[in-house]
Amino acid sequence: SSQTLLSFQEAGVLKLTLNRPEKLNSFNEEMHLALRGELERACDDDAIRAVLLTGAGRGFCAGQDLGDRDPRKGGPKPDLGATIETFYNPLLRLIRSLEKPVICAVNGVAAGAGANIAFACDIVLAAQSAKFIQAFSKIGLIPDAGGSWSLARILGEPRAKALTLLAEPLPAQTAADWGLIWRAVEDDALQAEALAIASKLAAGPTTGLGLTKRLIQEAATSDLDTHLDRERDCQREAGFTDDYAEGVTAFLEKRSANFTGH
Ligand code: T3D
Repeated sequence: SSQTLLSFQEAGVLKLTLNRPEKLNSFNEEMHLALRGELERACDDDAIRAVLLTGAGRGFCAGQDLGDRDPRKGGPKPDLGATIETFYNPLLRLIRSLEKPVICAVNGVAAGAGANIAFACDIVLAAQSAKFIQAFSKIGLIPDAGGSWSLARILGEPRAKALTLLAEPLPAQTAADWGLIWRAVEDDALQAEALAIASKLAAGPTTGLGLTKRLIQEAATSDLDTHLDRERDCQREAGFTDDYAEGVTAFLEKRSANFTGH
């Protein structure tokens, strides 16, 4: 872990806490690199079977640190395409391609890329007091970190356009009602509930869960015929896992399964 990202691993769960609370955990390069490094480790390390992402202090993440983009400091205009390519897009691709569940506990305001990173996670819980803000239009930018894709896909054009063009705060409960997140929970219960979900998934049949995540994501760009073939292939792979044999044995023996992730 680095100062800007706290990392804690226990019982298969890698808990990552964005830790620049005085800046509402907005992203500087150091935090980007730390988060990417930990997600890459989660990818490679068999002992990590679920990731839990949250924020320190009263906010979840306020997107890009605008202090690092101060035009008053002079110099040429920044090439934001390059920073998206270098930092935000790899982060989004890592979260989506990680074949393990990524749980997000949105503990407070999530703005700009901070909101859209949350929406890219697999199971998102938010504190009742949290709000999501597509802050980009306030400063002349477009919704990045996959936001223009995920919002359009999940919400449809009318809500996606109003949210992004107006940049009005969306309360956690509305985000849940609209299907953008899994659940809004009491502020005091958030961390415990998110950890319970992460721990449960970390004790699950990891290969099957990873394949499930992949299939659900592929459905967005697949037709039924293609997708049925993909389900066949993934079910074949799942059927060869030890966890499948254990799951069926446990069912027949009327006991709970003891999955190893293999
Ligand atoms: O540049 C690229 O690489 C392109 C990529 C862009 C991706 C993006 O995410 S662009 C969008 C950037 N984010 C924003 O525009 C959001 C800016 N923040 C806000 O609008 C508000 O802070 C919030 C609505 C999130 C929260 O409001 P509030 O009233 O609860 O808190 P606050 O007082 O505004 O913020 C508390 C402190 O955090 C404050 O510092 P201070 O005054 O106490 O010293 C504030 O300046 C700081 N802070 C909040 N967000 C950012 C930030 N500092 C730097 N960058 C931030 N994004």
